[in-house]
Amino acid sequence: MGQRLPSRPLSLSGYCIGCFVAFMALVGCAQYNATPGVYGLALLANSGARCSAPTRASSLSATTTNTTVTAQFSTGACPATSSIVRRSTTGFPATVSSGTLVSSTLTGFSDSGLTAGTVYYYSIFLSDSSGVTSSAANLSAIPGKTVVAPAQVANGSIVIDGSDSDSAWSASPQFSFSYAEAYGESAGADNPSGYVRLAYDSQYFYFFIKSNDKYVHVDGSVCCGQGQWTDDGVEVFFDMGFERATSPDANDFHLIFTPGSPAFNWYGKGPGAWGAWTPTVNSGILINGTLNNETDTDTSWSMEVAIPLSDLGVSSISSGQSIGFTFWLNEDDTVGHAAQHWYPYTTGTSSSNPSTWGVAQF
Ligand SMILES: [Ca+2]
Ligand SMILES: [Ca+2]
Ligand SMILES: [Ca+2]
Ligand SMILES: [Ca+2]
Repeated sequence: MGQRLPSRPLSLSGYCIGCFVAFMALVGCAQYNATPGVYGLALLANSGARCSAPTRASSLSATTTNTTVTAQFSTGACPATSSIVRRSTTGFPATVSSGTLVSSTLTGFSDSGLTAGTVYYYSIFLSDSSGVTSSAANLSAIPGKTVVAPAQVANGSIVIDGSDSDSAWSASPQFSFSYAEAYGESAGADNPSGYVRLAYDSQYFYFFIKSNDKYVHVDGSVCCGQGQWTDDGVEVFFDMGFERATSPDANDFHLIFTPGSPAFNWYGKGPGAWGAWTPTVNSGILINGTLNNETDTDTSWSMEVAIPLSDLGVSSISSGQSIGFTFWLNEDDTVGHAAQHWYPYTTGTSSSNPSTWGVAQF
């Protein structure tokens, strides 16, 4: 405690009272902790913060390939010197000795040799120099199918205008897709590419997509048993409970958006076949090109969407939460009803099978 004494003269009574209070605080917490010596060291090392263990890891984010999960996280006010990461495919490891150990640094890990489409559950424990560990921070990742929204943004900080230039979007990684993921694509076609990103505040879930597209086409021509998926657009799927059922359940939702004017949007929810659902969705569109004019070459369309959390059946999203999520890009270049290409988020995704979807990690 010596280094905390004031350098200037202090009255005897004031000094003794301060010392007594600090001593009693230490004794009280030491009794609370099983390892009082460790507690005392942590207290002194942390400029007055009362640390019985390292702060739990926060600001988790992850990127995936089809075989790897690479994650980052932050330490907090109570210091840590290393991390212990445990992995399982059946649920979050409960302790520092359960599951499989993953090599890690203080602020991240890269896990390789994984299987695409499998859910990997990670528990991240921060450890101090004495081996005292934090409570677990949890991260779910699906190789090739993980989209991250790292932190809640301030209400009103995302303006729904079709552009992700809002500063609030800057913390959300871009999940890129390419024509190589297309179903039915062939060499020499227009090969769209682009990215999506996710965000949330206390009221809304936000989705953004940009699709580079030579011909932006939405004519709303629905016939022949076809639907809104026959125009340019995107389909978004949520499994709010992350149950990954083999058919949609009651907390699963399906939204189709088209960048037309007017847009030809459609919404459905489980259980079973996608049934009637009328969420209060706000969407904004930007087209860099000319809509439904194939005599010129367009550049892109982008869409920004806000969906009330209440319409998704939840009151809030919390940091560390996982939600089943996937999207498909629909690509149409011509007048008529047939979409030319169809871009599953990753190979093997089925619209009616949430167990094949990816994960949105918050
Ligand atoms: Ca915006
Ligand atoms: Ca198009
Ligand atoms: Ca579900
Ligand atoms: Ca055009």
